[in-house]
Amino acid sequence: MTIVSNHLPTAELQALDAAHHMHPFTTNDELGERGARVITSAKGVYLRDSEGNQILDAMAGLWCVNMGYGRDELVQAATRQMAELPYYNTFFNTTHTPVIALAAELAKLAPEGLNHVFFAGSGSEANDTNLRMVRTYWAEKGQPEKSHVISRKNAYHGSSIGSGSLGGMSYMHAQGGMPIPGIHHIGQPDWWAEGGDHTPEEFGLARAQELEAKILELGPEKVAAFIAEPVQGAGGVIVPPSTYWPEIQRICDAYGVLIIADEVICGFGRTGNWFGSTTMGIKPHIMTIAKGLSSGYVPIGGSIVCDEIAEVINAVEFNHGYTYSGHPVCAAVALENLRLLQDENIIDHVNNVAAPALHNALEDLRDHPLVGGVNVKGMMASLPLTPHKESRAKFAMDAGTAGFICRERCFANNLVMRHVGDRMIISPPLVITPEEIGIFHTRAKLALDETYKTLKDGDMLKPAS
Ligand code: PXG
Repeated sequence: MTIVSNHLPTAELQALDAAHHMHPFTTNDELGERGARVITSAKGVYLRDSEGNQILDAMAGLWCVNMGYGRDELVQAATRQMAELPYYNTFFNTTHTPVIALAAELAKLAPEGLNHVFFAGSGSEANDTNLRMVRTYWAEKGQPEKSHVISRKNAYHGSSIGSGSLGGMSYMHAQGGMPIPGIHHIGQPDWWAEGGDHTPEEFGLARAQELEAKILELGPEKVAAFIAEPVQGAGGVIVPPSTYWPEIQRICDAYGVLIIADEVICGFGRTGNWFGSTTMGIKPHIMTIAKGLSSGYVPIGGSIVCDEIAEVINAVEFNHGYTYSGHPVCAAVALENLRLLQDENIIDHVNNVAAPALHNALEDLRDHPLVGGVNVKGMMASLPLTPHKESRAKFAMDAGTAGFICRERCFANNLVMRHVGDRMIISPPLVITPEEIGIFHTRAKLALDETYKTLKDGDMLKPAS
């Protein structure tokens, strides 16, 4: 067997990676030429790469390492569970203590009336569960035609064919036959990019009312559910105007449309509450969870389901489930992660320490000539880059070029701040300290300055007409 270890030279690791590893959402040939960055270890908010760089991870991995890296308690929880019961399934009338405890704990933490959990291995799987569950719910209630689901353009709900169809990423839909039938997408509440001369409040209301128009077009008797992230994450950290969610709630209530709140990013403290639904004032029927549930240490996802739906689904055999639904090791790690979040008062830390410090840092960056605004909720934020602040103009050059240049400058300055198009995205571990946020600020400013210089020198600061 080839021994691959961190002691191999970076170039050798990169060559082996390029030869055999197909990366997600990547043009692998291009990456192969450049060579992937090899991450060797991590501690707290810092990654270490094979060249010895210490990189501040302002993305918490992929929005998931809420408790930060290197927490021994999580390692121990996995080790203990691996020794005791590394695997057993939850099909065929069996259960085990980690899954019992985790389901009970989630029911305790979730908003009132959401007391039942269906486990999955990821957010994508959980959203596939949700799609089948809401359709089954209505079918069992004698309304099988109430099967359509409404989502939003530029939403991200996963990459399986079901969850990718629920998502609204057009570049994903362009490949592999998505979206599947019965899924519809309305506009997103992205005031910064699409609000034009409207006030955010007017625009938020108008975008919410697209839901009502779509429900009426399809017929309320045909619409099973609306799915949305409380705050869009992968779409660019889009914080909806204050008018948006109350109007969505009103519409869903009025037409008997279930709400699926996709909490995969917003959950577990990211927005300053246990769930983004609480922060945004949403009353969901189902919440999708993953990522921060285990701080990303092990793969686990799930659906937290309200009593009303559980009552119907539990009365029949729901022919759905995954080998790793409620995996004991993942459940044990998730449970320990929830204990850490509570015992260390991480949500208080977010609200009283980390988020205020992050917001200050971002407010300072708002004055940078390239930064068109600050979108922020708790510990998730984006900085849209623009050649013209006053008009929130897009660049004349291809979308994403400025964002890509800035991301590369961040990397060069030992900072992970990734880009979505021309927005820079920030979602650090929740345990980040004000000192570390100070380091984030210094590096981000440097990267923005260098990006600005590159764009200026290259005559790339022209606004789109
Ligand atoms: N819902 C939301 C809101 C997500 O952000 C998923 C579902 C799917 O979860 P899984 O565990 O199946 O990946 C996600 C995942 C990015 C990026 O580049 C974001 C995600 C995944 C990969 C990349 O921002 N979010």
